[in-house]
Amino acid sequence: MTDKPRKNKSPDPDPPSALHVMPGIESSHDGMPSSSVNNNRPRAKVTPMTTEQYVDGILNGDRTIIGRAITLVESNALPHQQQAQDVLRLLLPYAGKSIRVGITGVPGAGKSTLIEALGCRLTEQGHKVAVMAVDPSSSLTRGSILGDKTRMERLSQDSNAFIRPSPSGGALGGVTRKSREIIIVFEAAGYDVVLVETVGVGQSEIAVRSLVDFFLLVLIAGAGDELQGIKRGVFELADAVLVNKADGDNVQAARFSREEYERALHYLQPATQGWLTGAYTASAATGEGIDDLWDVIERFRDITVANGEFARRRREQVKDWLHGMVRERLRETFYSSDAVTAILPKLEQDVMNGSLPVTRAAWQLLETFEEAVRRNRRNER
Ligand SMILES: Nc1nc2c(ncn2[C@@H]2O[C@H](COP(=O)(O)OP(=O)(O)O)[C@@H](O)[C@H]2O)c(=O)[nH]1
Ligand SMILES: [Mg+2]
Repeated sequence: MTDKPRKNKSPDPDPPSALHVMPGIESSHDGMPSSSVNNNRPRAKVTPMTTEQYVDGILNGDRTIIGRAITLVESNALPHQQQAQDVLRLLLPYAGKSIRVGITGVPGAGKSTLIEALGCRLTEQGHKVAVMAVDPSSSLTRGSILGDKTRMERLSQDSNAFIRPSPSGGALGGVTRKSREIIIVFEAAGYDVVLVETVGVGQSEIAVRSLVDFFLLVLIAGAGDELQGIKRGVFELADAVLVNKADGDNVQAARFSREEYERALHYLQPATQGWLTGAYTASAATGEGIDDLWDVIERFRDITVANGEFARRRREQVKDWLHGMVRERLRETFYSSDAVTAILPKLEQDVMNGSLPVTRAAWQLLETFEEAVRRNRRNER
């Protein structure tokens, strides 16, 4: 990538400001290959930016540059990844100072509406709020948050809020890495509250739990746990359970439901040491209970910062991040190795028809891979 310095004041053809997040997301800034769909809109080519321009822009809170930096982080092209790493390294000293809140629950529970209600309150109080969705299942649609634009109408027009749909990336590992790096960009840009919405299916809760300090499970009254697709394990990840839609005719049912969850939570191991996961009610629609929810989150932060859990979890998360990246990289290298792909179909057949034990097939694959690595190294010398 050529790093020609330039004045970056010319209007971006599709600035990823919060106002335009949704249409802007499919764009390939910097002429990056977009792994996604919807490239049928003509687009002017954007001049590449230097690493310094990225860093300065982000530290100054420049929305256009923040958007472009996120696109850079999301790019799968090697030169972009290399520049993204340079940018991130320079941003790291400025990152880490937000509270990261994950929000899970089945589709329809009201997560996006809740983020709108909470986010708007927080910006009124002077916070800068960044919102991101993690949806590994929808690399094609680029995240459910696209459909949630209408639920975050006010927040998406708030100059102190930044909404970013799910990073595309195919595999969950890629999405998680990108999400972590985007959080660093947000924090360096001065966002002090990061809200991460998950689709609440498959592995996405565990992935988001590993990104955040506080994890909120949003439920609704009346629907049984089963109906809500709630796995027991998810309760054990939660720092709070919120029974949403406690409004209108639903208030009583929500209170009853809250009590039930509160009782059930007594039997579970709390997700965070020194903190008792509680159940609460709220209405994202009317705003009732939203301030109380924020009080809970702040209390959580005070307590866990004081008892060291906050910092301990973040350290663990960084360690997991490291191992996750190594695993991701090893897997990619392994499965893209010519030596491996040459023999893989045959070995698959052999284990499927029972003529070769799985362990032996695995050993053979690994030995073939190691041999190929050694050969490459000899050739390089
Ligand atoms: N009555 C009521 N409806 C709500 C509330 N929160 C969300 N909804 C509605 O529930 C539906 C799903 O909300 P959404 O925020 O998209 O849920 P998500 O899929 O969890 O993000 C929408 O029609 C919302 O208007 C609430 O507190 N009360
Ligand atoms: Mg949603």
